[in-house]
Amino acid sequence: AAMLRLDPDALPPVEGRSAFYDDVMRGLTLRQKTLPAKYFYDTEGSRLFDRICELPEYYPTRTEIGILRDHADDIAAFAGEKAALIEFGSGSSTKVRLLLGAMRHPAYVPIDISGEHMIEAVERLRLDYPDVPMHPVETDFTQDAALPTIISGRRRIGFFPGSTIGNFTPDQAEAFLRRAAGTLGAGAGFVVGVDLKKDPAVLHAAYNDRQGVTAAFNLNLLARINRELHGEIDLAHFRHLAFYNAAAGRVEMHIESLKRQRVRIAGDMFAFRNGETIHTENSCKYAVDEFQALAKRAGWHPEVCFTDADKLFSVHLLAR
Ligand code: AVI
Repeated sequence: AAMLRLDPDALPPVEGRSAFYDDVMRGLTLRQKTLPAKYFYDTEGSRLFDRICELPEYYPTRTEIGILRDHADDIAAFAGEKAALIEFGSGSSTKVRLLLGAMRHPAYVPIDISGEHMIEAVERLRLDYPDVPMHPVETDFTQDAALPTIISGRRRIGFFPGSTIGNFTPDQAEAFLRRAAGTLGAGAGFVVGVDLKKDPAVLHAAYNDRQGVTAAFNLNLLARINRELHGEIDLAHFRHLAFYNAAAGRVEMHIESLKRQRVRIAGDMFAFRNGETIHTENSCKYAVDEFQALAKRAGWHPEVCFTDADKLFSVHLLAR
């Protein structure tokens, strides 16, 4: 089977000590405490994320769905007949339905870190697309994974919707696209959803929803540490913080300590100053030409970019 080589530096997890444990221990000893955003997506976090996508303030999901619906035939023509659609971070596999419905004889390979959530989604998808070969791959899509044999003889089309690419820094995004170019191979295509720069007030509302779902999503990271790493963190002494960092062109999410405190995790103590934060996510926003320049540096040719009428969101078609 072909290998997805996405992170050459990745080491296999040490027996008995999970990557999550290692990353928490390392992240909480940094000067700016930091936890990788990928750990949001346990089963509970994936459910909360699905609720975020339905929120009135969270425009990206419905806007991107509108763009994909309007341009499904263009994207199907770009992909060609008998393409293998490889989705990075497939989650609930909702948006791919728009493409599968327009494509001729596709195969589908969803890749996701949240195995249970993905398998349930693929079971539902199979009922509606019984003729489409599907082979889910449970992994962190920044790691190496074997690509299943159902893709052989098919043109590979990467699908990376939702502006998940914005959760990388620009350098990380470029490295990801470069590795994906190698993995998907000559003649491949890539369909990438990218959130656009816009009025910071719109961004602020999207990441500080009135129902507090985004806050619960962010704080679920601490709940997950309690569940999986014998953490004894009192969530009442922390709060959700999200703001637009204009200089960096990104929304940042943090978890802020509401007092000076020490918390115990798996036997180790971590000290927090009052107001100290854990940086939990970047969500980078790109103008169309900024993203096209980044894609070019990574070895892709920007073919076309679709946006909605309000210029909230973009869907790029890249070729190589
Ligand atoms: C998955 N990702 C693109 C979302 C975003 O907007 O960066 C995750 C998210 N974080 C807070 N709300 C949604």
